[in-house]
This record gives sequence, structure tokens and C-alpha cells, in this order.
Amino acid sequence: MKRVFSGVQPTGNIHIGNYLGALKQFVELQDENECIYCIVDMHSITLPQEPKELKKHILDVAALYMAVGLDPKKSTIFVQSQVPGHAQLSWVLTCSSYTGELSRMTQFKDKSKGKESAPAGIFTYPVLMAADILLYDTDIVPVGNDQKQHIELCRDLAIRINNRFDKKVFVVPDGRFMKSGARIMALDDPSAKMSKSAPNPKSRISLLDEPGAIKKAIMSATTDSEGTIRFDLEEKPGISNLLNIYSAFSGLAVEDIEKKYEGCGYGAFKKDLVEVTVDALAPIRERFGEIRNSKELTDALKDGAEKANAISEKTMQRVYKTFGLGI
Ligand code: AQP
Repeated sequence: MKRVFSGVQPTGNIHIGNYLGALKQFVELQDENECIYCIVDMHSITLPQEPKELKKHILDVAALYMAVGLDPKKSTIFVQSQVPGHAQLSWVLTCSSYTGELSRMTQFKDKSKGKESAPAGIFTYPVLMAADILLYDTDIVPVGNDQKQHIELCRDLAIRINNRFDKKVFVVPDGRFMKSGARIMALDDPSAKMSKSAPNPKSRISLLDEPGAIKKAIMSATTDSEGTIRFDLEEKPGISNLLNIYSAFSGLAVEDIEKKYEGCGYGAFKKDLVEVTVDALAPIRERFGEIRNSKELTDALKDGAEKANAISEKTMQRVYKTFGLGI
């Protein structure tokens, strides 16, 4: 049985990019693997968060994990800040990282663009992410493909430390990426990825959006003036993004959707996409409503933190011993 680890930041409500790129895989993997899924609240404070909002979002994301189908009997679900091993291992890994490699991370470059000085948390965030993964001797990390570079860094750190001590201190993990949905783009700007924190709410569809909001976002999505429904990432990024979303929610291949809408205008295609999306998200919203304020949720998180701590403490004993830390 393989060990699987991944997480989502509680920086806002989960959108369909997070769902199609990452969460769908979380659910697929839980029957055949030992899965550990985290709400990575320590990552979210790399940018300032309003404390009350953050607390709410942590529980929202946890409830959404369960609403999309994660079962706490099969998967360990917990909140990162409840397991001290993440911060402890992060420091050890920071001391094995180089400023050069961290400055090459595209997310750091994007988020610090044009600023003379950026928050140090944005710079060291990928090391904390490596710690999250290596702490659990993870084999597989299901993520969206915007995280490819961070997974590579995690692998490099594991290999570097294993080589330095000439033994397997860490398991070297592999990323796992979806075929469709690995990178959902913003609806208002198909050159940028869909993001929880983008200022325009119509740039994304959140899993808890009402049908009206879904309709508004899809009907106003940026397309092009050609008028044919054809997948072409270079020339038609907006329509290609909508085709990807349609395909991921309906299970139809992109080529079949292209055939289905041959000769149709963008209006008809978008209208159907609204229906496909609303239908796919309705059961998630319903289940979220049942679970959000339940004891089932708090019990799952308490139990999850205990299980995660038990694994993490063992790893940290091994790591501290390897590095000669402690007495
Ligand atoms: N647009 C996307 N398409 C596919 N997958 C995506 N993911 C994120 N955006 C897309 C995947 O979702 C998981 C959780 O992401 P995260 O919350 O840890 O952080 P993020 O990648 O920074 O996501 P956001 O939504 O853009 O958040 P903010 O705005 O707070 O920075 C990851 O597996 C990610 O790959």
C-alpha cells in the first residue's frame, strides 16, 4: 500500500480548479492507498489573514474535503498547525536549502514581482511544503500541475539529504497530476490560473457557489471572436479552458464535446456548461450543509491530528538523530 499526502490552503473557498486538479484525485486514491490530507493553515499565513476568517475557512475546507467524498474512516484528515512536526522539519530542511533554488520558484517570482522586499514566508513556503510531504514518508503527492516545481524541489531536498548521510532518511515522493483539470485557468483571464485570492469573484467558480453565481461567471467568461468550439490552447485559451472544465465534470472526451457542439455558438455551449457544472456541484453543497457544523467534522479532525502526530513524531526522532540534534 502506498502512502499519499496532499493539502489545500484555507485562504478562501475551494474553487473548481482546486477540486478538478487536486481534490478529485484525493478521493480516487483513498480506497487503494493510505491517504493523509491536510488543511495547510500555516501556509496560508504567508500572506496576512484575518484571524476570525482564517478559523472559519479552516473548518470550511475540512467540511469540503468530506463533502467531495473524503471519508475519515479511510483517510486521515487534519489541520497542519495541530502537528508541530511540520514546523520542526521545515527548519531542518531550510538549513539544507539554497537561496538560489528558492529564488527560482515561479510562485515566489510571481508573488514578489516588482517588490524590493517580499515576505520571507513566500520565499520559504516551498520548504514548508517539502516538510509536509517528507514528514509522512509519502510515496505519492496528488496536486495540480502548478505545483510541479515545488514537488521537484521536495525531491531534490530528499535526495540531497539521503546522499549526504548515505542512507534513506526520506522517501523520495512522486507528484500525481490529472489528465484533464490539472490546470484550470481564470474565467476572466485564461492566461492566469484560477485562484482563491484573485480579486474578481467572476474569475472562479467556488464549490459552494449558488447556481446564479455559476451562471454569471460562465456566461461572462472570456472567449474569442472566432465563434467555433475547438480546443487550441495557443489561439483559443478561453474556449479550451471551458472545454477542459466541461470534460472534467461530464467525463466526456474533449474531442466528443467538440463534435457535439459543431456549428453551435458560444452561447449554447456556455449554457450547457452552466448546467453540467451546477449538477456536478449540487451534491457537494448539500453535503457541506449537513457536515459543516457537525460533531462528525470536529471528531474527524481530532482523530486525524492524533494519527498524523503519531507518524510525524517517529519521523522527527529519526531526523533529529540523523542530524545529531538533541541530547
Ligand atoms: N487553477 C488550478 N487548476 C488546477 N489545480 C489547481 N490547484 C490550485 N489552483 C489550481 C491545486 O489545488 C491544490 C490546493 O492549492 P492551494 O490551496 O494549496 O494553493 P494554490 O495552488 O496557491 O491555490 P489557489 O487557489 O491559487 O490559492 P491562493 O489564491 O490562495 O494562492 C494544489 O494541489 C494546487 O496544485
